[in-house]
Amino acid sequence: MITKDTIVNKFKELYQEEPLVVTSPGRINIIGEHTDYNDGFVLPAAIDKAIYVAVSKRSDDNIVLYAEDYKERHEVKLADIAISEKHWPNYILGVVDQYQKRGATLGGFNLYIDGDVPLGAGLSSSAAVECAVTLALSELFDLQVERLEIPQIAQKAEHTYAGVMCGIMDQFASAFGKEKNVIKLDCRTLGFEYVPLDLKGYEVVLLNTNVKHSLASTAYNTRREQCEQASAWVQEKYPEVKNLRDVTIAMLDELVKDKDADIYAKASFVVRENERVEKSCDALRSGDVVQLGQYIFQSHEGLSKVYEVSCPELDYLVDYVKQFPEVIGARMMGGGFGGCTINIIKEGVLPSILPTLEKEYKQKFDKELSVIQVRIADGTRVLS
Ligand code: GAF
Repeated sequence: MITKDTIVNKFKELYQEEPLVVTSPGRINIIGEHTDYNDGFVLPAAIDKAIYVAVSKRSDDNIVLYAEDYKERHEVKLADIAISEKHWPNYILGVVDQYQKRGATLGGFNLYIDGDVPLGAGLSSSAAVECAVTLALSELFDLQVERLEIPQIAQKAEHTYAGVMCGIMDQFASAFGKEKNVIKLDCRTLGFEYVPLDLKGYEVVLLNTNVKHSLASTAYNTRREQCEQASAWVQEKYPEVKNLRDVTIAMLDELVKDKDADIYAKASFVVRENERVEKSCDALRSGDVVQLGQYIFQSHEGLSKVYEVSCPELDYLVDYVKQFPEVIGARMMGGGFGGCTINIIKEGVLPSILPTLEKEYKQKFDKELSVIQVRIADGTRVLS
């Protein structure tokens, strides 16, 4: 188990210094997928799987990084930072680059990074790294960054250094997570409210396909471009439309359907998914978890058949659990093409479902299925 002590001890071993330690969590998303980059709504929450970043100042202008997961060191001069061929330093260097672009005065620093957010499982380990580094450098160099700036800096780092044109959901959930609550976020205004996640005797269980998705895969960026194209066509007639958040199915029927059937389908998914977030929030507030589960199943149907960001393993897991009345909702979660399904299951029922599911999954796909239990947790913070 990772604790502040294990991080501090390792840091001292590496750098013979006392560090400042920051943690930032991964996230789940109840509903609202691929809506964030369309200025829509999402319903994520931070979880008790997190990234830990320890930092100290150096007397020279070097940045020295060490990643526990890769047992690798990366060193570069502050003035020379550039996108690295190795993947992992980019989530850190991207944040440094953002600070430099804002004119912040940084110095050289040592950094150590570890975490227990499963990699490639769609739990946003990269957003957690970016948020942790944003706060850590702000504290170390007294940059006085406001909380609302953390996800914004982190998101830009992802765009520029990881090359993924992501929305802001993951970084926002990591920065603003609150124990026992989901966040209803308006991705246009960044206005948000906490909604208590009371599932009335049901629990959230993640089933990991162990299919590694690659968000940078062109598909994610292509979907984003398709959405932008759809709203641009609508905008020609309705200039008040800024993006798909403002679009209705009737507008798509009128202005997109005949131009491009695929773009029409993708855009209509986003419009409907946005509506589902609103309705899911109402269901959650009124304690109607069965209704919430129905929206979650519908979300998967759209993501798989219309938006086409699922994969056979994810579809199989969602279909499989549908036979159990104790599973009231399931869908793929995050960008797609792998990672986890999120399931709403009656408390205590999982052990009776799991053994056969694991066996059949292994037979069908020759891959292990793993269960990830999560608790809703607080967001990015300094560990004192
Ligand atoms: C990924 C992205 F990083 C998010 O911004 C979001 O678009 C999500 O995929 C899909 O909802 O996690």
